[in-house]
Amino acid sequence: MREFLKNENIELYAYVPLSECKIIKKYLLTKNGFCENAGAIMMLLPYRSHHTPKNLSVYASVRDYHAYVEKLWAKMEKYLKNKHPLGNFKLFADHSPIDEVHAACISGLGFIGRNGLLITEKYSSFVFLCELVTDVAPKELGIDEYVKKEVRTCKNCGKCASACPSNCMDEADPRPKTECLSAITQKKGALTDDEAEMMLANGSIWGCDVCQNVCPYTKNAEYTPIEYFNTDVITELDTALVDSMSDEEFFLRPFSWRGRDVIRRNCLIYDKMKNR
Ligand code: B12
Ligand code: SF4
Ligand code: SF4
Repeated sequence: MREFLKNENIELYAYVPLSECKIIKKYLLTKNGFCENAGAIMMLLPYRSHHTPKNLSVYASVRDYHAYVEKLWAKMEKYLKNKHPLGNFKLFADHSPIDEVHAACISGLGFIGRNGLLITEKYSSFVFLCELVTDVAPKELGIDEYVKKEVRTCKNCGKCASACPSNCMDEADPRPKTECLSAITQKKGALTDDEAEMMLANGSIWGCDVCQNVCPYTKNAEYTPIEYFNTDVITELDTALVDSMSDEEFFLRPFSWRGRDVIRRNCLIYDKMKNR
């Protein structure tokens, strides 16, 4: 397994038993035939490219990580079926049975920031999380056994809380995550004038990176070594570009999951601002 991950440029991974994790979608375990004795190899995918986006969050500027994970799974499944024909394996990302941030933290891969994200020394929080759930023991896969770890947190400098445009981390008045600017840019329907202003003022028409950009751990963070996230990066998105994309191109972008109308709505607000 180590050799496989090395070939894929995946350097940060660790095993954690599911019994230590926060299960948030149990049906995904049942549906895939996993019992409580199974475990997960948590893997981190650094994604910040050298091409700094002008009006998108970094996650929205690179190609969709769900598509990356799908391709990775196709290769991984073939490899594992060959090596462990009796084992049960499934790769998850995002739509996952577990709270991924918590699981990555207790597996020792990083610590949790006040902004709720997993932070690593090398890449700060600009890592996507995915996990291989399996009933095969780590030893058989050539992976280190789990050593129990507590949840570690950041130094709580408060910079993210002060900079957050939605007050999600304000101690006196924390807002629910539905008011997070990232969620606002991705919701359906019309945006209010205040929401549109907030989106433009914070420089991203899809997602929000404010709490990551101000974080001191981001200052010396490295860029991704994974070629997929360095190729075909969109640095500025507008209506003309969205409209010029074929369906095939569009569905490879992280903002496609909401359909063309939602990203077009945001682009139109951006286009208007540019022509003011
Ligand atoms: C729903 C969701 C969102 C929603 C709501 C966010 C939320 N935290 O609820 C919205 C759309 C707002 C969102 C935004 C973003 N998201 Co999001 N999101 C998710 C998703 C699918 C589920 C989160 C969830 O429901 N967690 C569980 C429940 C219980 O909610 P919760 O309590 O709020 O969860 C947090 C706490 O449990 C905390 N936590 C756990 N234990 C402990 C212990 C302590 C002491 C503390 C302090 C905290 C803590 O960490 C959890 C994650 O935030 C996860 C993938 C997954 N399966 O986990 C991705 C995920 C968290 N998102 C991710 C990303 C990249 C983002 C954005 C950066 C994208 C962007 N640029 O706009 C922003 C960041 C916003 C922010 N500061 O959190 C990544 C985070 C990677 C990382 N390094 O941590 C994940 C893991 C997806 C992935 N597979 O990579 N997201
Ligand atoms: S900005 Fe400060 S408080 Fe916020 S996550 Fe980073 S270290 Fe923690
Ligand atoms: S993503 Fe933006 S709005 Fe959401 S918590 Fe971070 S800074 Fe606040």
